[in-house]
Amino acid sequence: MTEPSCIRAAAGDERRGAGGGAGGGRRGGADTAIIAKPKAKTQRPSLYKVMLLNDDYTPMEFVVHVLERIFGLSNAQAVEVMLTVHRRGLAVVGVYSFEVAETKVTQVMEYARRNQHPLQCTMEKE
Ligand code: TYC
Repeated sequence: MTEPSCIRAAAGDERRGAGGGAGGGRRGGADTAIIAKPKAKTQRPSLYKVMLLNDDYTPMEFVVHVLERIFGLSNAQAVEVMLTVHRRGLAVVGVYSFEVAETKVTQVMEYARRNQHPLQCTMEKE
């Protein structure tokens, strides 16, 4: 009852071999395995910024609608983000895992294309 089980994985009779030589010590003998405990390494998934780009043709109301419908923004938030894009050229709309970001970009591009607007949406690793 003196050694933790993680050190002595396979303990035979340690008195074998007249107490000396490779198989004889208290630890590390031929029938004793030393097992390194694996470090628990959990990594956070990378996050991606989804950005909306300005253009001269997409109607403001359409952009507001996209922000409400696809990104779940309130009307006030959507107007604010749309105006930021309009004035500064682009804005980060949200930050998501790769799969969610990719889906949002596809949804925006598809919806804009179907409505014949040149609205562009991209993603970038944070
Ligand atoms: N600049 C556009 C206009 O004046 C409006 C607009 C805003 C377009 C944001 C795209 O991502 C955009 N009609």
